Amino acid sequence: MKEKLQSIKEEALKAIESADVPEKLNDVRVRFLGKKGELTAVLKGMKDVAPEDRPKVGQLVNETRAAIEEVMEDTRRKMERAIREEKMKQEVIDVTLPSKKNMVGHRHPNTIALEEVEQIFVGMGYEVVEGPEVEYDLYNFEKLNIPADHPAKDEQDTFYINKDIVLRTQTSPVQARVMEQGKLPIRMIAPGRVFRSDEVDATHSPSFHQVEGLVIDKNISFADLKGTLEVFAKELFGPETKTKFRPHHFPFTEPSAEVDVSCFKCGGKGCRFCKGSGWIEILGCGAVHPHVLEMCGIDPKEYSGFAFGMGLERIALLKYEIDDMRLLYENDIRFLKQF
Ligand code: 2U9
Repeated sequence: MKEKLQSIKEEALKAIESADVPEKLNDVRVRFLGKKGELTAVLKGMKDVAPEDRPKVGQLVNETRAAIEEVMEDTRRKMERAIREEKMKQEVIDVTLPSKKNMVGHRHPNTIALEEVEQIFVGMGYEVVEGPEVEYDLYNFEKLNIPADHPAKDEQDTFYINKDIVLRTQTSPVQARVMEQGKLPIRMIAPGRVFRSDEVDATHSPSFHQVEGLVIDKNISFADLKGTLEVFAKELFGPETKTKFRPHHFPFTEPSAEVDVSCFKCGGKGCRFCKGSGWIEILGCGAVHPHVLEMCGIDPKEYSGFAFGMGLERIALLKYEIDDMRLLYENDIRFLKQF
């Protein structure tokens, strides 16, 4: 028996010696000291040992177990220390290395342009008002003097939710809702998203942004409109900027005009940017049509007003000389981080 226990001990110590990871050490523990281990098997064979020899054999077994466990525990401690030291070596931080540059977010060109436009009109005492994007036909068309048979109402131009509800094609409904409240005078701008059934290309998107403005008070004239937009143009494109009002037609304003600004690249001489004309169109405007005043509950004999509207993306594209609107929507950080 003594020889057997000695051979088990030698085999166990050899197996511990060759274990290179804690998992293998555990296999050795199971093989020799576990419930079905070789040492436990000797104890189970105790019934075949003469009763007078059992205490001695039991002591020998315990001494063998203790010897194996001591070497195993010592080996485990050394193995774990080596693994810990290796891990520490791998994870060492060289504090002299430059820190990782955190990517800082950027405002989108639309946001920059919107904030600049808002800041100019807020500086003139205008209020910024928002409204629903899903809008009644009544506010998006009818109250703006856009009759039922107007082409803008065709489905190829407008997204219809049902026959009475659309995705707004302009932010004008916000002004109509404010006018209906009857709190006069009004001096407001309405920024926001609008939707038109357009194919995406370098200058069109089915979803884009507008900033419209409205002033309603007593004795508001076209001269007030011209003066206001001249100041706006100079603030936005520089003090040397000139403005040109070209007669135009909109159902909701009369008289109406489209406004050009002198090209801020060539000062009006003509260049590639302004296609040689020296002028760049930026917005539309006009005196609020008296029928619109009436439909919004305002007496055109007592009050008058002017309104204007601009595409926000157009302002952003002009300001930053971006030649394709699609770049604004692709979320390409290489493009956006320039602003
Ligand atoms: C009310 C009355 C009048 C808003 C106006 C324009 C002229 C205009 C376009 C510019 C480019 C839309 O984004 S765009 O395609 N808008 O030219 N908008 S006057 O007139 C109003 C608005 C509300 C009650």
